[in-house]
Amino acid sequence: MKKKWLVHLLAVLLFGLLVACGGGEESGGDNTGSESSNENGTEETAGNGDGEQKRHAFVFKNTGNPYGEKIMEGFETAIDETGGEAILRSPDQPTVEGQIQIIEELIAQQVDSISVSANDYDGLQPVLTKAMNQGIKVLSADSAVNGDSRTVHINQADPEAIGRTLVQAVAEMMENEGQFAILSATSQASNQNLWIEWMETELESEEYADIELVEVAYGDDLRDKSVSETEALLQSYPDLKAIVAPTTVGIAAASKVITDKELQGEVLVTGLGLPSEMAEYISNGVSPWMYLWNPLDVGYLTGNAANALVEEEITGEVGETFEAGELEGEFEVTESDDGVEILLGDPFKFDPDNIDKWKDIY
Ligand code: RAM
Repeated sequence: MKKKWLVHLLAVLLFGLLVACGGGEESGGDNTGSESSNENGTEETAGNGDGEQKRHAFVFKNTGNPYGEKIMEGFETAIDETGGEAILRSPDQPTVEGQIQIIEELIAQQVDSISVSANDYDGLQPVLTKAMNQGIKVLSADSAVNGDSRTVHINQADPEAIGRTLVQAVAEMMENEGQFAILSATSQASNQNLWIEWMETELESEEYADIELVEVAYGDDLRDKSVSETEALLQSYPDLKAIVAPTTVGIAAASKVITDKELQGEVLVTGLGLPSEMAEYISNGVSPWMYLWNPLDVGYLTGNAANALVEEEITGEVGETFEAGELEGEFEVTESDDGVEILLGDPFKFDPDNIDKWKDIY
């Protein structure tokens, strides 16, 4: 017991130091390089036992996505602070099959919690139900699974606000006239699909009568595919005025293509982007502005929620509250469309005035 307390104290001190080194942002610092620990997850001890070190897994959509790495970094920081062990896994490709295989392995390892950024809203239900039946706490974060497949979803920001804001932004950039396309992640990604639904709802308003959404293309959160999909959009729609990419991989790929083709100012790009990947394109005018939340905080909140569930501080009932380490204030379990969720906060807008402040953080 004493030892656990000491480990916790050391972890808190270390975290404080990291935040201080990160320039005092609320982001959880930049402890790069730690995200790949335990990647193979071959395990020694069985979880689910009192007094044992708790093991918390995070499964992202796929490898090679810097946004996913930041989420897992924040998750690991939170789990370290609790004295637990973080297991970080992602399939090579953003498929539901890849995630099922990893989750089966985590169940066999008897981890204490599994958090997943899902490649499919319904497709993980059988394997996540199996996990929950074995006493494993299940959370989705970033990209949700349906309400029956999870105890709670960690929502980065209000999906309606995200969808509507993206349309308002692109309309302003296009001066309310012309064609634009959406470059999304995979066609099954539940977070992107929800945001796109809200974009389509916003577009129904009369004020966008002269704006046409010509196509929703899917780059699958893979850099090369996102590049080739952008090139195909430019070819198919010579009058295209803008691309909205509600994915950090897509927005960076689209911006690179526009920059390489010297189409700055002719085709504008906005959406959800990582400042570290987009600073160049915000500065060169390809993307006048864009939005995102802090992925380190998404992961950090998820880690704290997973721990609170495993330690039975919360059970996932609407109205319960808990504190999430260094994040300010209390977080509350609230009702969502088909289950319960915990909301992180509002997205940030990044533009030429503030991008340099954030580009080294995430
Ligand atoms: C990509 C992923 C992730 C999404 C961000 C905005 O990195 O698709 O799930 O939340 O973009």
